[in-house]
Amino acid sequence: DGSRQRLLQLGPAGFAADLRSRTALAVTDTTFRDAHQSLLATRVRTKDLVAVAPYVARMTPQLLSVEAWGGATYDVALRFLGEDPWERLDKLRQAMPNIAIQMLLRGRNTVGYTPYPTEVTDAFVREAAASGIDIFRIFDALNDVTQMRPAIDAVLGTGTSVAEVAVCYTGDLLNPAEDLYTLDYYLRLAEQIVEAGAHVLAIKDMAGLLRPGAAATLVRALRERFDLPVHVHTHDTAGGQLATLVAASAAGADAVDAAAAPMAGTTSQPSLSALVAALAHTERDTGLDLTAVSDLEPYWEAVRHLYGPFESGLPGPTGRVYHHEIPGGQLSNLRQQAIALGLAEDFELIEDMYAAANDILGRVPKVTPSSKVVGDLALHLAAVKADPADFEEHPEKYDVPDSVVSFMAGELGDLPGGWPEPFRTKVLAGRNPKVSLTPITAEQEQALAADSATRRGMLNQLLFPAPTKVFLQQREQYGDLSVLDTADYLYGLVAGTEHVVDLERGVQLYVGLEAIGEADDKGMRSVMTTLNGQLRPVFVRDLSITVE
Ligand code: PYR
Repeated sequence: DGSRQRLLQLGPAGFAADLRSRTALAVTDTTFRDAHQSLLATRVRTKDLVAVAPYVARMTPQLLSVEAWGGATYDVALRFLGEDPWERLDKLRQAMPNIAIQMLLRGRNTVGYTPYPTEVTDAFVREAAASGIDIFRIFDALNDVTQMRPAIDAVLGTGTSVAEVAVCYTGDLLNPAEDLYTLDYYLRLAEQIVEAGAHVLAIKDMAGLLRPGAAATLVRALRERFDLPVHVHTHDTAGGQLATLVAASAAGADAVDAAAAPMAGTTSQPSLSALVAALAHTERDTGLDLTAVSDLEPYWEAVRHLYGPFESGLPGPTGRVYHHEIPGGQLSNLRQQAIALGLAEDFELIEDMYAAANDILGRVPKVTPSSKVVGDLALHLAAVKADPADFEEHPEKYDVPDSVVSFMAGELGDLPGGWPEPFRTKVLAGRNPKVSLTPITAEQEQALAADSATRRGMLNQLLFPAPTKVFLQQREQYGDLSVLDTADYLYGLVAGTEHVVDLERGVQLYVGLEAIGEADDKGMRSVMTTLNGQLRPVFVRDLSITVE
């Protein structure tokens, strides 16, 4: 029996109490979500996740959970992969019946970038729980618990899923100069989270700033003060975060996150096999089998290679993260944006501007979507070659990015350190930012209350209107693109190589099938296709024909 059965038996509160009582360090495998979000621009397709899922279920059944959904995966599936994210969840649920599936939920932003009305959060959580999400990790980018309340209430309302609620870690806890993100700050925050009814407390270190000593201090204090289990999440950007996980474990952390070694390190989580090895034969032995964990690695190595073009180009760890504080998931993205701006050779400038933008905006915790606001300002400062001090003093002289104006107007909530003045007043003077939520219509509300398929369709449309429209058109025109092999999907058909095409499942129009010729005695057919708008004959083997 795995963690999913345990949750079904004990219920969410019992599951959390059981987690807290265990001696073994519990482990979440993030390879299916955060690892590829942080290394490969979230591009790993459903097919490549579902192929390995049964092996993960069988070989590492001791896992606490597999983080497999939410964050950016929802958006990217619709926008770039021609996939319906709900279908991914269905398939993974079926392939891993024994292990709890975990998702990352951006509070009121659900899996989007701006807040949605409570009805949307409610419907989203209900549908996700009914589709098999066992553990919801909920966070708010500004650590504003009131912003997380609707999501927490919705998860508690399911009665079956675990509400794991995060404090986002930033700053430098043990540094005597740290005056904002202090132990007191985190304990006050955790108190509100516990009062809100969370089952599990998470420490979400999105940039990899949580050093071993700070981790030990924070974990120990949280466990002393509260009854909840503590789950530690970090990114290995500077290369030292295995030490943080081991220190957290020694201080009593109940669970930590790690990723399959070939999908670990730098902007991703620390390596799962290194973690398992580090704790083997100690009191906190994870119970995971090192050989089984390592045996899964060649698969992920091949996946990493296949998606090579989406690599960020970060050659190795970087200590500059302690200066710029860019979250793991954003660092790879910003590098791509820097290339687009012609600043690829001068990425340090973008990093410096990011640090400056962070100061100008009030030293905010940086994680989706607040990190995007800081990133927008950093890119703007770099592009117009602004002196950050002059921008801060005279924002009226500049074209301030819209996201910065909305942020200063409070679109994402209040800032932990208060508003940066007089910058905020100067930015808002004469500008008319729109921060009100667009309420949903009666018709939309009806669709959210209807059957599951209608609800899913409406959620896609409400969260990502434009990508959903394109996705639906594609599906109508080309069929289900998720059945294509990844090499074919990403790189097109290569002459002289063999490709398997599943005609029955309706992918024919992907290559624009025009006509199928007679099969010859070797089972080969000439197929007229349009590829990139050009008509051409392709020779294919018809697998339904058995050749003697
Ligand atoms: C996300 O919101 O997608 C993060 O990974 C934080």
